[in-house]
Amino acid sequence: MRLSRYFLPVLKETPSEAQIVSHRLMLRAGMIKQSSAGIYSWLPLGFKVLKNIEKIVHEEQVRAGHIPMLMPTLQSADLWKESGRYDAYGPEMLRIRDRQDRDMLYGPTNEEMITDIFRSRVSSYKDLPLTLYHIQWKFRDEIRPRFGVMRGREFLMKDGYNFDLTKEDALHAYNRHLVSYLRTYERMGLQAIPMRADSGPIGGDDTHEFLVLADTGESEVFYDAEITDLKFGKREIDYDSVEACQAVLEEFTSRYARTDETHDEALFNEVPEERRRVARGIEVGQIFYFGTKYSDAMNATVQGPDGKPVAVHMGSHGIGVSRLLGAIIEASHDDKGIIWPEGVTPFHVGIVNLKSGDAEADAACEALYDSFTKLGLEPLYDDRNERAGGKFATMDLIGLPWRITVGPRGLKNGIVELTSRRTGESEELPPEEAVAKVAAIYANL
Ligand code: 5CA
Repeated sequence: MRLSRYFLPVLKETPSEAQIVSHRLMLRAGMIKQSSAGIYSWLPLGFKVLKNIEKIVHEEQVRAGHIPMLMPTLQSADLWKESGRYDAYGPEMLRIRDRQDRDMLYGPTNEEMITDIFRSRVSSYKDLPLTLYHIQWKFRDEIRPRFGVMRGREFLMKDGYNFDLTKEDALHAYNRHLVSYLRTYERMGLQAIPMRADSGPIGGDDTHEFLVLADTGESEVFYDAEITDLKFGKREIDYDSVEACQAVLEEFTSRYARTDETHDEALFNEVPEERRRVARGIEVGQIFYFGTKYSDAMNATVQGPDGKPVAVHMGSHGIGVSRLLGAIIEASHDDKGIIWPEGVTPFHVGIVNLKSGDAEADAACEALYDSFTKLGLEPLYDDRNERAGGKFATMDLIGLPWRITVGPRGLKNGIVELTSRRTGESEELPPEEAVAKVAAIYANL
């Protein structure tokens, strides 16, 4: 993409309404525009990152054996009356009446709808286990939408639902989600720690939240510092193996890590004092096992091996896709702007032309642009006729992890400059070598 042809409405002033750094940076970098309280338009740069995050979530869900689908945003109230949650959900639910006077709602989550799909289309235990998921917009009329996309009213969520014959099978589905989430967040450059939590309006006994440590997080968390040394990395796990998933679960959840809702001071005090940490965290996902809560209420049964109907064991598993943009920025920025992890960056590399209009500099930038494009990478080329300082400031603000600076002086010696946004370190090298180096970084992700 050539910046002269892109739509990147960066703001010079720091918007006063934004209280936390990720919200400020998303507005300044031209990623989002508020349309009404807690509801945002995703401008091209923000939309690109949102799509990148969505893609990682999809890939990791499919890797775990889960099946993508899509359910609507608008739901009929009838299903929610059946489950008993129509009244229980309270004012957070946006209720709508259509022209036939039917009660509708903008879905805050989809347990009822998926249970209805399941009961109307699945009748035998032979069709189990089954895990379906979708990535769809949700609406919760939060009393205090704030911090930009972090606590929106309209937000994008991945929500997945498992259907199993037995409690043991459903707990395996729970563990499988936990493992797949570890890999998902790490691919986005995040450390998200699974912590024992409270199930709230979704219900159920077993639940973990995934928290990214950040001072601006809304949850208070208590944990054993040893947890932050754990890395999942690129481990290839057999998701069908109960033992393999169980082993990862034990590795990542055996140390003390709880949100304030489930915090137990006495247990926490058993952690050696020098390892006890009290901090704040951003909840980027939550997994639940709730047994037959919905299948009982909505009569979702299958014919068991003995021919008798059995209520299916279920769980639901959410990832805050749009919230993740805020969480990643909170975890990765400096005073000049965003620092995107390679896994989610909107463009792979920035090309800054120090002297647009200079025939040699223009030609060298075009050649770099072509080389990256041929390798399947997306460069953002700042071809505008602007001062170098302004171009650097824009690149730093929007946070591409790598920048190549091209100027007539370097070109005389056959070199360009490759700069890491994270470390600020630069090296001078021939253009082909700069391309090869950037390509290798992305190839190794
Ligand atoms: N049905 C279950 C799991 S599919 C569910 O709704 N879980 S949840 O309530 O925990 O939401 C899942 C994730 O969505 C949360 O972990 C959080 O990351 C994100 N989320 C929840 N509320 C908001 C909000 N108001 N704005 C942005 N993201 C949100």
